[in-house]
Parts: sequence; C-alpha cells; structure tokens
Amino acid sequence: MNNKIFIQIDLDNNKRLNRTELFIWFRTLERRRLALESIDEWNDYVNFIKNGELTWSDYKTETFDNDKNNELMRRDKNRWLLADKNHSGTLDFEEWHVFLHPEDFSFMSKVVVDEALNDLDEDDDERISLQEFIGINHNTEDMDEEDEKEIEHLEREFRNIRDKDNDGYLNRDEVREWSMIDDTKFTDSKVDDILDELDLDKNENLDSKELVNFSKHFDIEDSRLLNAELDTYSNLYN
Ligand SMILES: [Ca+2]
Ligand SMILES: [Ca+2]
Ligand SMILES: [Ca+2]
Ligand SMILES: [Ca+2]
Repeated sequence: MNNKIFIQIDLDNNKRLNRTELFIWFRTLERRRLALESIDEWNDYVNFIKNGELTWSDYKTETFDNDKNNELMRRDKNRWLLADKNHSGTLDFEEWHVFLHPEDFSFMSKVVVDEALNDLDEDDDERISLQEFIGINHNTEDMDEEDEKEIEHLEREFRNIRDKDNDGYLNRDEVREWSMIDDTKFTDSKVDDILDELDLDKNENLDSKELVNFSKHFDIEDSRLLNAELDTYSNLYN
C-alpha cells in the first residue's frame, strides 16, 4: 500500500496497524470528508459572508427562490436556530458545519428526529409504523423480485434492529437511535471487516506482509482528504 498513507495511519510507528489506529484513521477520513463538504458549500455563499458570519436572511434569499419552498424553508429555519449555538442569529463556519451535518451532533438530535418524523410519519401519530418505515413508494402491483427482497430486508431491519421495545412502532427514542450517526458503530464494523479479511495470523495487527496486496481498503479517491491542512478543522468535533 501507499507508504505515505501507511505512515499517517501507523500512529505509534511500529510498522503495524492495530485496531485503534484503523479506527482513528477511518473516523478521521469521514470527518475530513464532511468538513470538505461544508467548506465547499460555505464557499457558495462567499458573497454574503461578512466577518465570517452568514445571516439567515441572506441564506434564505440565496437558497430559496420563491415561497413555494415554504416547507423546506421552515425545516432549514429550525435547524438554523439549533445550530446557532451562541444565538447570534448568524452562523459562523463551525455552526454552519453543524447546520449541514446535524446527525453528527447529539445536541441537534431533536431537529433530526423532527425531520425524520416529518418525512415518514404519514398518519401523524408521532411514531413510525412498519408500513411507514418501508415507505409508500412500493406499489405492490408492479413489484419485482428485487423490490420484494428490499422490502424483506427493511422488515428484518425494522423488527430486529430498529424497534427496540418490539411494540411495532418506532418512537422518538428509536428514531433518534436510527437517524443519528454513531461513528463508533460504523467504524467498528468497517474495522472488523478489514481485520477479518486481512489479518491472516489473527493477531489483531496488520503488518506489511498482510497489507501488501490489499490497498483497496486504503485507497483514497479524493486526494484532498490527505491534506493535513484539514486538521485545522478537527476542532469541529470538539
Ligand atoms: Ca452564531
Ligand atoms: Ca405514524
Ligand atoms: Ca418501538
Ligand atoms: Ca496480523
């Protein structure tokens, strides 16, 4: 694998990658990816940003071209209010990042759950039934095998993972658990997969022999993710 990448992952410099190093690496990459997204979108508003702050009114004018977008506007406004941590009415870059990625910040969970219910809770009973979870897009008449598999998959997910108390509905707590990003779980399963495949002697460490033919897990399509400058943005998660 690419030596430059290896050096970045191998924090204790012992020429082997352990579980913690893999975990930190993939979490770092994911956060850098999100930070890049926020930078790109922030730049779209560059003409409106004054002293590092964007006002709701400028955001609204630039984003929504007419009143037809009322629903989306209302949704964004709710997010905006919660992301505006210092209640200045404006967002600085850090608050902007939270505004764009609320699933990553536990103090934003109210708005994330509200949005999910708004999208899925057809009968407005403040909970999501199996039917609502599967979605109304599945028209039973022209379903092919692929659709049926997908529905079975969603049913299993609903019953086995999402509906913790087995009452047939997802309440707000269950929706929160489903909607918020749990970095720990995500990266853990990715690390598990990689160790499963590459750690041939099962010592929970990947050495150069084990890594020699397997760069695919570590190849990074977007070279900007390797830019150390992005570490400036690691404070986004503090
Ligand atoms: Ca603010
Ligand atoms: Ca419902
Ligand atoms: Ca339930
Ligand atoms: Ca090993």
